[in-house]
Parts: sequence; C-alpha cells; structure tokens
Amino acid sequence: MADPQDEKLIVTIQQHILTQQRAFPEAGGSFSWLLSGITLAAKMIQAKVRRAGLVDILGSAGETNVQGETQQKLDVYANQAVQHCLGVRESVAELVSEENDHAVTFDRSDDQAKYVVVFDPLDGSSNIDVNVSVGTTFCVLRRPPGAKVGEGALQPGHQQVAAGYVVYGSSTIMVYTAGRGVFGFTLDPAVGAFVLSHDNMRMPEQGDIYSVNEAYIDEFPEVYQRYIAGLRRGELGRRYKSRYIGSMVADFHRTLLKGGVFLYPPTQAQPEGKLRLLYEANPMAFIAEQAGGRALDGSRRVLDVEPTSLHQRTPLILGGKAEMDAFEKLL
Ligand code: P6P
Repeated sequence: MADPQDEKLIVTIQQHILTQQRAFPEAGGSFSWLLSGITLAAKMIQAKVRRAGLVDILGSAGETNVQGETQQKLDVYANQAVQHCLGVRESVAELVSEENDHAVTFDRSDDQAKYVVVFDPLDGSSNIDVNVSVGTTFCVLRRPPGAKVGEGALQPGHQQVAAGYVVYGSSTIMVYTAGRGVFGFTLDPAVGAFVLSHDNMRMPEQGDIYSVNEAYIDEFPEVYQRYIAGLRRGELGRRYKSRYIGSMVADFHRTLLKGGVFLYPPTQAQPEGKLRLLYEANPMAFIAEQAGGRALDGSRRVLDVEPTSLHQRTPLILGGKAEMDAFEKLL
C-alpha cells in the first residue's frame, strides 16, 4: 500500500485538469469527461500492446485502411477501443480516425455534442512486430456551428482545443496540452492511473539530434538537403547525431524531451509528405509550440494550414528554436 504521504503527490490527468480549472477554458466537466475516454482507451490499448507477442494480436488483420496500408490486428483493436470509449461521451459530435475513410458522426444536439476528436489509434504500427515503441495521437476541436456533418474536423490546427499522444514504450506515457503548457503523465500499473511525471514540459532551445529517414535524402527538395548537410557539418555550433525510430510518436517524444529536429520532407513517393495533417502533424505541432518549439510544413506554420480533406498529408519539420531558426534562414 503506498504511503499515505505519497498519495498527496499523485496527480492524475483528470485531477490535473480539474485543479487547473481556471487555466483550461474548456475544462468544464464535459472536456475532462471526454479526456477520460482517451485515457481509458489508452489503458486498453497498452494492455494489448504489452501482450502483443503472447496473444494472437500480431500480424496483419488482412484488411487495408484508407491509406492503403495493411491493417495490423492491433490497429483494428486500437481503433475500436478509441471509437468505443469516446463514442459513449455525449460531448462528442464526430470522430475522425486514420483507420476510417469517413468521420463517425453521432445524432446528438449541437449544444450537447460540442467536440470533434481526430486521432490515429496506433501510429507506427508497422513496428509492432519488432517490439518498437508505437503510439496514439489525438486532437480535440470544437464542432464549428453549421459545419457539414462529417466535416467538423476540417479546421486549421490553431483551432485545436487540446492535443496529445500516448507513447507505448518502456513505460506508457501520455502527453497533452490544452493550450496552457504541456504535461506528461506516466501510467502507474499499480494504481491503474496516468500520474503526473513531466510537469510543464519545455523543448530545449537547441538539442544535438536530427531525426529523418536518410534513405530518402537524395529525393528531398534542395533546401532540406542543405539543411541536413549544415547540421552534419556542425554549422549550428555543435556535433549532431542521427536518431530515427520510424515511429513518429516515439521520434517526437524524444525531440520534445531532448530537443533537436524531426523532419519528414516531401519525397518522390510522397510529394505531399507522408505524415497526415489532421492527426499527426497538427497535434504534434500544437504540443511543440506550447513547449517553446516550432513546426512548419516546409514553408508555413503547420497550425495555419487550411485542411481540405480528412486524410491529407503534409511535409513536416518540427524542432527547437535554434534548429527551426536555422531552417527558416535557408527558406
Ligand atoms: P518511413 C509510421 O508508419 C509513420 O506513419 C510514422 O509513424 C513514421 O514517422 C513514418 O511513418 C515512417 O515512415 O517512410 O520513414 O518508414
């Protein structure tokens, strides 16, 4: 039994929002109730991820998703978990998932169903079978009055009310922002709750890591090639090392904690970039900016991009002040 003294130090994600009531304009009961749907789904997903080698959850489900990617069984489970846990929150008007062609909409009154939730239930899922960290990303938007049913998510990222991710790594950590700073919570299996472990996270002004798939470097637009060459030549005043996990949430989480830069530029195969705007780039960009970093689509602030379709892709370069200043100088 934990020492009662310690109990006082346990701040769960729900408590965190409620204790910061004033700072979170959206923190009324419906918002924290919505967020508890995400934490519940994250606990369900992590329980499966932790047992992936033991139960018949590995390998593909044989289906392909809207991206034409083979759906891994865990993708399907994770999507169902998020859809279920959020679908029963009456404040949810629409759910947009990487795994579904169209938004899932609920026949609820406008004043009750205020939010649209956009998510990638299991990002980096191709890494599941090799036991590499995977993650869940999400963002919360207000349903714009008068929006066409199923299109409530088509808003620029600066409209996000909250954004976050869960990284299923050596521990399960959930990081979120509601526009007043970035906070990280580690799942304590003994308590069964996400407990505050990273208070007011800030991205270092300069790191020493760049994170990109260098196999495609000859395909990148010239500005990216010059940028990466400059990092390697020590033009930012320090020696950089390369780290690339191929799981965006894990690569982002490291960039948030250690600083540096993460980028997925346009390639011949993906001239618009590979990462999806609504549920990969936007949530990460919101968190990066809230932590003192910046995120561009190669020329514009990611959060200013006006989306035209739910699954559109975008190039992404995201990092600390020094790394982003250096890139913008080259533009
Ligand atoms: P590549 C995973 O499939 C993903 O969507 C991101 O999580 C990751 O950053 C990227 O693709 C990796 O793509 O082309 O480098 O293998």
